[in-house]
Amino acid sequence: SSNPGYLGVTAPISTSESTEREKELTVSLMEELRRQGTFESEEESKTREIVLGRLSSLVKRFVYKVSIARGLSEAAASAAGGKIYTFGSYRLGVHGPGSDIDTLCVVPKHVSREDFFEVLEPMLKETEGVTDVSGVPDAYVPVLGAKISGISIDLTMARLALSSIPDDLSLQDDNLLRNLDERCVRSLNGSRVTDEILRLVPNVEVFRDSLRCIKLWAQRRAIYSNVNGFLGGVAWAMLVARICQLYPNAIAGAIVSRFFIIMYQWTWPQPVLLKQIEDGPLPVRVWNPKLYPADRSHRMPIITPAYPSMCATHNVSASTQMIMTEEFKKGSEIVDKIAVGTAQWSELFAKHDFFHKYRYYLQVIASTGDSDLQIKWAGTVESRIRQLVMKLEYVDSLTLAHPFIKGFDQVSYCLTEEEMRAAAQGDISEVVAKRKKEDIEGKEGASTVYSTTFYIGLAIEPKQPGAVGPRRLDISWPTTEFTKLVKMWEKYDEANMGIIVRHIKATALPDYVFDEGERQPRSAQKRPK
Ligand code: 3AT
Ligand code: MN
Ligand code: MN
Repeated sequence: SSNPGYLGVTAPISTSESTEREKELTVSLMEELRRQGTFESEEESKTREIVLGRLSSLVKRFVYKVSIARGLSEAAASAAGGKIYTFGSYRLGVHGPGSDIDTLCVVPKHVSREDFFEVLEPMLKETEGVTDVSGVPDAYVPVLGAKISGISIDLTMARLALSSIPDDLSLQDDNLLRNLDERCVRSLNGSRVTDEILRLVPNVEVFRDSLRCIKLWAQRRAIYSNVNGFLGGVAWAMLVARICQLYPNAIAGAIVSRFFIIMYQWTWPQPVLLKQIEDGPLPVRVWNPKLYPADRSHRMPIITPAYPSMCATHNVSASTQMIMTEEFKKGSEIVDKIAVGTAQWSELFAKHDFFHKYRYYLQVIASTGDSDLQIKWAGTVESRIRQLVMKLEYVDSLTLAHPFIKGFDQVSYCLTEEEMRAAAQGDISEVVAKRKKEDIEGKEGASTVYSTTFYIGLAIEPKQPGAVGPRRLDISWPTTEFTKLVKMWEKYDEANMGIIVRHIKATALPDYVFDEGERQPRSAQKRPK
């Protein structure tokens, strides 16, 4: 195909260079991002490079070891190679202090997925400076987690149909995906998408700085979360990349300003594409709303650029779309003010007001008696919350169901059955809250309750003029259906796992959802304005 002279599916909106004012704004934006602590130290950055070097040689030793065990000659085993590729925020260059390094480990065909968990995992455990090694072989994308010199690593693996993996191997060729296990295709996808995004932006530096800003903004506004129906890191990266394509010569301050107004006015469900969707060599589905009704239901489709293209935002619901649209609008108003000098960048990064915004909230409380089980159970419940949100959207007089992006964990040391039951319901008395692990040790009938509470803000239609009495809100159907749904989890066990959905008034929100000093005194809350 002929080269159109620009990156993206349409010509740019403007190819102008940035103005002096935009340059000033970019300088002050970068200062603010530094002040907000989004950059790691020079030292941490060096540690990451050392860690990656060590990981790279460990992976080569792993491939060598397995090759020898499979009967390959010394020479063939040495030539078998093995290579790591980073993806995620580190690869994009937008990671912060404490971010993990997402790493894909690519191995030749004679090294299996079992070897990854049975040989590499023990090798990691034996390596000095490596801690917290934990494999999740049965995940959708199987992953090996570890900490090397204090840096968290997520290690995925792909086994290619090649007898050796040379150091200069590029993963760009779609034909590499032929005859691979689905888990390998999914693992490769993480790296291929990230690399493709970087190839499709006109200026990587500008893209990075802009994305760093948008990520911080989305986190502060509590709309950064794929599971809950907002956008995850890859989707935010693609949105920013698209704005960069539309203004190829603009600098970060200008990109960020355009970002909000363009996203606010975007005519969804028109998809955001970084390039035309391509067909490829696999018998897999590529996103296509003309062909697939499920794809037609995507409200804010943002499509990954690497084959096989997928929608990164299939979790978005009417509610989360409304919330994000409102945030784009607010963002655009703030950047307009920043442009004329009547606001500071820090205002863009103001904390969300989720726990001040609604009169009623739903609490979804998942509980167990075991800390490892709690992580799995709470994760399962969290991954179903958007189903609850979608059911709530059908309730008359409910205009919006707003899920908060994270759950709140609590551990309660209980001495009686009654305390236990109350804790599982989210009623943790002051006495129980203050109790320590030592206080229940060795006591008969004592037990520990782990609970995770998720919140959904409820916006209720104003009362019709002339109506008498309080507006009734019946949410029994959605909550019953939701409870049934989470209990359908294959590992659900009635005896050891609890799930409660209840609604509370804003005044009954527990203190832990607020920062120090954020909550108004209760007396002030009750007084009418
Ligand atoms: P951080 O700086 O690490 O917070 P990130 O964008 O790197 O931001 P993650 O490390 O969570 O975020 O994810 C990196 C990539 O890993 C994004 C996605 O391609 C993949 N990924 C993350 N979580 C999952 C998951 N549950 N299943 C499959 N892929 C995932
Ligand atoms: Mn990461
Ligand atoms: Mn990760």
